Amino acid sequence: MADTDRRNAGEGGETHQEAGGDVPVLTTNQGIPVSDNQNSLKSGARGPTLLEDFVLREKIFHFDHERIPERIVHARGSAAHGYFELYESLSDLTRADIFQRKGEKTPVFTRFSTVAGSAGSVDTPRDVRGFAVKFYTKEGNWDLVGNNIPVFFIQDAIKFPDLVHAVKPEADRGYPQATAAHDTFWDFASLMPESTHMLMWAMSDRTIPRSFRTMEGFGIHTFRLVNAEGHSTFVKFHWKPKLGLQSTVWDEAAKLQGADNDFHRRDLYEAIEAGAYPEWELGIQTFDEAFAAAQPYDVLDATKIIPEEDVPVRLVGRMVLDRNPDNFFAETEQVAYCPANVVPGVDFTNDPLLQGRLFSYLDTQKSRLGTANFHQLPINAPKCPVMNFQRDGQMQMHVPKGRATYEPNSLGEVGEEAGPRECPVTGYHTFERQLDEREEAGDKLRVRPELFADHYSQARLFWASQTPSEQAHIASAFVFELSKVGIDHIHARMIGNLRNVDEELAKRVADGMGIDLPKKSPAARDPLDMAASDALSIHKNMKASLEGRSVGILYADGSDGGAIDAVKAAVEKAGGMVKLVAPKLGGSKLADGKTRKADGQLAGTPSQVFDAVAIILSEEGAAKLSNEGAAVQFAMDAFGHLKAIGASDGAAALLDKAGVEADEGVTDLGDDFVKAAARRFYDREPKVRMLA
Ligand code: HDE
Repeated sequence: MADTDRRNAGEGGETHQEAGGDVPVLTTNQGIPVSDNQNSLKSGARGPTLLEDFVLREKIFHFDHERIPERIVHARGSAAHGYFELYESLSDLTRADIFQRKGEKTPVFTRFSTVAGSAGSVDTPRDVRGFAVKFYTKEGNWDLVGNNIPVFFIQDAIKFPDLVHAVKPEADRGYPQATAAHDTFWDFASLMPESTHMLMWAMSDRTIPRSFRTMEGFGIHTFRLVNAEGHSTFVKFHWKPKLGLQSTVWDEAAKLQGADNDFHRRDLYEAIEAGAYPEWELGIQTFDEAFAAAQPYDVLDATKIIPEEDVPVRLVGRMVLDRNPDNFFAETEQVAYCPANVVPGVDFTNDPLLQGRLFSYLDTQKSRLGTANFHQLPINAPKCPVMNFQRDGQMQMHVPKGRATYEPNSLGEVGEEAGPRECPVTGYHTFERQLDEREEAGDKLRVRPELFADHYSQARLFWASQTPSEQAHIASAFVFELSKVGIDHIHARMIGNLRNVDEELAKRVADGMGIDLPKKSPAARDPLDMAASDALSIHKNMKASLEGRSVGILYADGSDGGAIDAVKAAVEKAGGMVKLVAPKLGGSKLADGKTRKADGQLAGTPSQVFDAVAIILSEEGAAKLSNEGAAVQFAMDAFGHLKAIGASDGAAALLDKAGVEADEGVTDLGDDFVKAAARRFYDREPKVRMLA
């Protein structure tokens, strides 16, 4: 038998080529050409595999080491390349090069993430989302490592390991994954009243966003901008999504976990592939020490916001994400953000949470990426020159020349390469005066500033700023989460804390739990009543637009092809995306006898994955699908998730069976549907679920 016959490969697919072919030749990592990638080297066809087989050993060895440790938090994420474009020069506020020239574009790489779940968890749990931007500026990398919520659970970095241990799967049983809804998280949170403000945000629909593209981002901490004269201005950073805010409802988010683990990841990727580039505007709130000193909260406290009504957000530029990564591992996984990466003109404050972060990221990245040289990876490398005397270490990728590995040196005087030198003019200067008049400098104290003890005023502000529907979602989310907690005194303590936020909220949560209202927890400082802020509501910041939204059209045998085409064209004209869903992927035979191929099969493409649905069926088609659970569920969930449903007359039987009732969001297939598909119908909710 010929050797080639004994390889047992190549059937139906080419595995090898003749010498001189134009396909690149497969090699080992040493560049040795490989003759056979199907069979290991054996002593005889049925004999033992030989240790000598370096092709096999190298391949398996590399495979064995493919995984690296995942991030301890924010392990699951998706990212994209893009650019930041400045609207106007901010040279009066900062000397940062990126903010000098109107219209200038700076490359960015932006990663969105969930916090609690591991890398293989799902995209849509109730969780805070990371929002990390790496700006590759001409003066080095600036990382704005933020979240989609403007406050945090804790005030001091020393509590971070406790917080993360509490929210992660419980240590003995290893579950639950990617959720705060369990004993240890609520035990910790209820004992940390400073977390109450963040909990209000976390229980709102902010933590179940519809898309990365429809959430805000926040730098959270107060930072400083420093101009060329050395004058410092406090700043808070905001990202405002061009598509407006949009969230899912809880039942939808939970079902999305089954329908599409990768819902947000896919959404980001597909939008970019389709040329619908996600966009956010960068906003800044700037203020001085006099303003800071006059507020009833401390601007160094990461559990507090500065209401936009008090300091308006000035939009200074936009970020457009226009290119998907080429390789998930090399870019999204290996990217290393660090809040300590700042450029001249941007500086820190004494926020004790920020100060702890400045240490943590570099430290964890050394352990995650395995070498102090991870800054050399293409995704992390600055796009400006990097010149210093740091040398060696594992995985050194550069080959520095010469022997100048120290300075001062005088090697230049004998014609050798002398290396770089510091520059007091262009170099980074730390802003010198970090303390304001209120503080005693120098004493070593394990204490917090006085106003940090106000744990409830802003939680109250948040509650007061929500629409009734949003309040119902928050109360229901508390009930859901606490109902997963098996230790009764935790319920009582948490609801006791909530009585400091709002008595009505606490009562609704206690009622929802079916327990008596517990006694009010003592508050370290009496909460204030601050003026409500519209900026805190999702519902007040949504855009009725089809841009960025997707519509699913359900059809079957006998459906009207003309009606399908018309809805598709109208939705696409209004900026929406359309997917066709049918019982079989191969399609259905329409009324005109032609077969229309589907984009998704009904059982695997439930209505959760769309923002609105059109159900285009003949009477016979509807009668048949009324016996198909997936079709009934398609309509029932669209209705229950407060989405627009456009329906053909023939679809009535299916809608009836699904319990779809007439309302503003249930339309025919004309213009009314296109208008309705651009929004959700929160007024419908009392008809479909009992909220707390
Ligand atoms: Fe992080 N955080 N964090 N964090 N964080 C990390 O760094 C940490 C905090 C945030 O897409 C880790 O490379 C401490 C606030 C994002 O790669 C780690 C404290 C905010 C990401 C770490 C905080 C964030 C991280 C884990 C309290 C919003 C993902 C892996 C003092 C402003 C970045 C890594 C990415 C990642 C530490 C609190 C945002 C362990 C100690 C507040 C978006 O270093």
